[in-house]
Amino acid sequence: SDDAARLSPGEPHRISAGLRTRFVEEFGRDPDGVWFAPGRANLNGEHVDFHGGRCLPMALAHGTYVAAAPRQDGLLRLRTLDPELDAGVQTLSVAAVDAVVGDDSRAPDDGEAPEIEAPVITDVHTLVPGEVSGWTWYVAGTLWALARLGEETPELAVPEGFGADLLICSTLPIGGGLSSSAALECSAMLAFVALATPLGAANPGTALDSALDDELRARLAAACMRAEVEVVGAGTGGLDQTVSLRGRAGHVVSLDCRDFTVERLPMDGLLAEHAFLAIDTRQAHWLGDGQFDDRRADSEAAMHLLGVDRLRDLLPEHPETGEVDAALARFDELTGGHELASEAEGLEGRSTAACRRRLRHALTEMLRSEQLDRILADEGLEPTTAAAQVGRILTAGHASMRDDAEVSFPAADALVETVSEVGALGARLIGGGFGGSVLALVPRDREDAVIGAAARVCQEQGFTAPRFLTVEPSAPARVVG
Ligand code: GAF
Repeated sequence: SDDAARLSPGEPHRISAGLRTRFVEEFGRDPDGVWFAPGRANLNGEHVDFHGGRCLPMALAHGTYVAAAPRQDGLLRLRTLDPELDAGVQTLSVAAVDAVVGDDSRAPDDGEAPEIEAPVITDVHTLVPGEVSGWTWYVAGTLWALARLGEETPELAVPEGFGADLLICSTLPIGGGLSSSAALECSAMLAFVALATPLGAANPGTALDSALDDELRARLAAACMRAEVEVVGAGTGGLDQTVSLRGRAGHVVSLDCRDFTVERLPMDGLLAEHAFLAIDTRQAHWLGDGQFDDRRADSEAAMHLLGVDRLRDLLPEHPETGEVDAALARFDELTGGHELASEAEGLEGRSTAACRRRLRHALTEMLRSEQLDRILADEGLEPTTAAAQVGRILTAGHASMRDDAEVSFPAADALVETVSEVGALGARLIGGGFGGSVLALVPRDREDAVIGAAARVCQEQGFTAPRFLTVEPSAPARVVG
């Protein structure tokens, strides 16, 4: 039934209590606590965080839980909840992570997953056997990055020999384009801060939540991003980690990726009569498989050609369409119509036409983000009008993901088209693409119709049956038990 396809975020205190019980069974002692970090849905600003663009994400109620207790022998013992998928306790030596990170040969340029094979992270309610492998590296990498951060920030110092036992579960679809990776990093990060650092020792239990001010959370987000880039080998740009650690209940985060400053814009007006529905296509993606980095490399080639350090710098503070056109004209002038980018300086042998499309995606996406930011910040705007405008921007964003970023896929295109036909005000693929989720803005009284139509079109066209999550803009990473 449609109900079975709805993914519930669960009740945090119940999940936390369940994890505690299982932790005792697994590790023979109590955990010191349980920490949670949310996934995200991004309204606009895909593939622009690493170019200094603006993103407009919301933290979800769905996320990843970590129960943990410290060890003194420098080992990380990790396991997930589901016995069918869990190959057992994964033991890593923290020292070994340092060695691995120093070794370039392990970086998965060739699209291969990191070496340690482990089951996907899952939970008892939502089993999602995905393509993600080597998940233990996200956790180990997070501890590695915290230790580096602690070298310059004494209150976050990690002592020699620190290790931990961790039991992990998630209410997010894994590899579903809703930032399951960042939720894992950020929940593990809070556990490590609590268990290892002077800040954690001085602020036991839920006191840690208030001790972690926005500035510290920004630093932890940067460390999580570093874990993913340097340890896992995926070119994430910081959007996911930022909203997971710095989101706010009831708000969208307007994130300026030039300097990672955030404003939080209330969504209650818009959400009174409308809902954001995430449709998980169940085509799992993994950022480390090389496709994401390939798109990023195209856009960076255009950036080098145009002589800037990030594409946002091609546009003024309040950009207009004319400035996007001017940047594209400049690109055309510099490439002089050469088809093969190797003939134009700076494009590193890439296809000129492909690099131009990535450039156009990034610049128009930045423009849409600025427009969206103005709409959502305009408290005088009537919610129905705002919703119609937001919907149009979502759909325009999808066209750009499909035609210019070229990261969409048939199920996502079909879903965007179908839900719009049955009453969604707009919809788009979100996240890195090549799989993942579609986000739709839906009048609340059309939600069931949209879910029904989405399920039907997937069945008719032979796609995997999708699942649905209501996006409730939620609180950021925190202590839950
Ligand atoms: C992934 C990355 F991790 C983010 O940094 C961002 O680039 C996103 O894809 C696309 O906007 O989630």
